[in-house]
Amino acid sequence: MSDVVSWAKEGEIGVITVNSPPVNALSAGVRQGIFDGTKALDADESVKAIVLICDGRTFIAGADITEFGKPPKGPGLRLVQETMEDASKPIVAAIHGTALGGGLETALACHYRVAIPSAKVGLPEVKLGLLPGAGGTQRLPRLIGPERALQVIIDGNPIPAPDAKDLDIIDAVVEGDLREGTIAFAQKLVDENAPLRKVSAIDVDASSLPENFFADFRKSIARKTRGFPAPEKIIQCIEAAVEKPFDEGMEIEGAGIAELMAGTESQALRYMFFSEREVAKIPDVPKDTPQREIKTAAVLGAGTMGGGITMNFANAGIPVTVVEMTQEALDRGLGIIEKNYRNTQAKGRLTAEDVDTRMGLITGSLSYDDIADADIVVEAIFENMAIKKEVFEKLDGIMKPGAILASNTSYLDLDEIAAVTNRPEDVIGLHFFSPANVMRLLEIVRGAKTSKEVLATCMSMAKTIGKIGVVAGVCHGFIGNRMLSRYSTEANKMLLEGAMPWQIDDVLYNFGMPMGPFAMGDLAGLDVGTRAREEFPDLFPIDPDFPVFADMLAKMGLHGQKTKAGYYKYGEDRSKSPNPDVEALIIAESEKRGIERREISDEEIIERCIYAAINEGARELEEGIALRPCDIDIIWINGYGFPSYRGGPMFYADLVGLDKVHAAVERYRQRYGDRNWKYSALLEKLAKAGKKFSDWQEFV
Ligand code: 3H9
Repeated sequence: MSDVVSWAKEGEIGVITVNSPPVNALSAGVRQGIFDGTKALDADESVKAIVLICDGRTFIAGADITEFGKPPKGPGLRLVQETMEDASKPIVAAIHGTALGGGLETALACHYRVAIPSAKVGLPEVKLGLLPGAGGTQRLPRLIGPERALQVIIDGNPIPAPDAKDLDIIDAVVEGDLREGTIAFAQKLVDENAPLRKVSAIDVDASSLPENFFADFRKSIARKTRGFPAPEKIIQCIEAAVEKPFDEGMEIEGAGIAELMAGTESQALRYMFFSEREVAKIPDVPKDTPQREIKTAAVLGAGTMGGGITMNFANAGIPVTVVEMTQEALDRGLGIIEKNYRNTQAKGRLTAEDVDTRMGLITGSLSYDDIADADIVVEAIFENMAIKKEVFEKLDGIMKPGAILASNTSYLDLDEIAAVTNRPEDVIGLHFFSPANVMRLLEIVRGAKTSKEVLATCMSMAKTIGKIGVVAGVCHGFIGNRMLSRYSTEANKMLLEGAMPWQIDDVLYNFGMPMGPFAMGDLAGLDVGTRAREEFPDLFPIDPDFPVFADMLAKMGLHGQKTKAGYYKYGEDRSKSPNPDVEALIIAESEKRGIERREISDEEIIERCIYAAINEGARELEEGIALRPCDIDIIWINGYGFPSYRGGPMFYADLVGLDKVHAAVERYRQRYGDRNWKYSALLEKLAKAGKKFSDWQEFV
């Protein structure tokens, strides 16, 4: 017996109970306890079968990730599993909550598995840059066939118990009390003298594998998994499960996980796992801060952003009223929302009923009076300070006391907006990313006077509507866009100095970005940025020292993908090729400005784009705009497509070494001045002390 694992007898059934909050992860203590419990109950002749069950909110949620990279303690998981599988009496796993990773692998080492209907099982290791390293790649193909096992392990998604039953991962779904149900299941096994079903002893059935299965599978995931080594290793393990005996397969699996564990990709993904949880914690806003109820919402503006934001509320079952200026704009907005839902329905991800329910939660209106009782209102209208101030004054006069007044501004000074109201403590920024119904990121802008209650409420609300909320302070562009502007500026400057858009795009794509800045411009529409710069010159000041090529192209009618030409030319099949007119335009512009074009290396492209963003991120930390490096990383991965296997820009900088990053930043500052390469004392101090961003707090 130990603090975290106990065992007892109930008639002929021995019950091992794990109780290691919060998620019963397989720490050394849990492994030791299961090992000892199994041995003890196996040796007890009065026990005829054993149940493995967990207290608390879940079955074992996996290996203890905090132990990774540390010297091993206690019995290894594989030894525990062998002990269970080799027991002389059947062991039944009783699953509730989530049996994930090592948790499911432990259940696979049991002879039978049962679960309650709400339980989920899965092998999510791939999301941590790993492979299931406790027999999952060898047992699952034996249990459910290699084709299905490969899909389950490569997806890494949790599978609801009823589906897991259909897939043969579990043997039964039990209704009612899990403990009672599993004991009854185990008793039945005893009564029927059921065999000990050792999954490792099952022969893999490869007869139904299509020809060239593995080669085709590799091709089918190549684009999605570029940069990630784990999927290829997983495929190799499943191949081994098909071709080799269990023990040899286990060796290949063991070597695979050891290699992945030591790699930077898995380090980055594990850091992301903890960072996603860390960003939810705001140091001066305790967990027990009172929160307001969000039962109804309102959105101002039914344009692209407003529509997407509206869908978020409806998706979460929150009734939402969307307000527009004209019936025509309202009809158009609501029409697009319905079309989006119908498209999802057509893909089979929503039923017609779901769509009707969601549309039923959305009400259109032309009057602010209809939203006075909403618990939160999100303004999603033009990025124009004068208009926003007018709107917030009006909201202040109309909204019920206690309502949260949120702005979806992506650049403007939230404090200036809040100042026009008599309740600046209720005003907050909710910066959604486009498309707002799809993108997971929500930058939550905390004004100087935003109350802790409002902030805590919005952080919880983010979770409710399926977003990952990250707090940012008030400044031009907040955390993400402020860094993006450094990144894009350098990309544009390099065009004038000697690079071509496709070279820069290729380098950044190969670095892992979903696309480079110029392909992105073509996708978003070059006219969009031009219009924004013309309408809001204060927001997007133009540097006289270098031309905005996007504006030049937009004025020539080259708006990007929608006009089949921008930086690239687009064929009917969406194929793209460099636009020679753009090349000529860029070269002419360099000549006009007397700039001698030079070869720009791939390394310089990475440094100038990514390091410029990192340097700005360091300044945001110094200024308190970002709470921690991980907040920046989460924003860049979820809002800008920074490759997760690099852990975000700040984690990447730590991997590169801050001395190297700092030296390059200084070199560029000297060459280009400090307009885009502002000095960061933090970066310098950390670099000189041989430290990392993860040590930043000691240095501010
Ligand atoms: C693995 O198993 C490898 C094996 O194949 C081979 C080994 C040889 N370890 O998410 P929550 C913490 S790899 C340590 O907020 P929820 C978490 O940090 C593992 N800690 O709760 C948080 O701490 P804090 C495969 C863990 O209810 C607290 O628990 N398994 C672990 O929203 C609550 O977590 C996975 O990848 C862990 N494994 O969601 C599953 N898991 O409160 C990872 C959680 O201090 N876990 N913590 O911030 C999850 O997906 C979710 O946590 C879960 C619960 C769905 C279980």
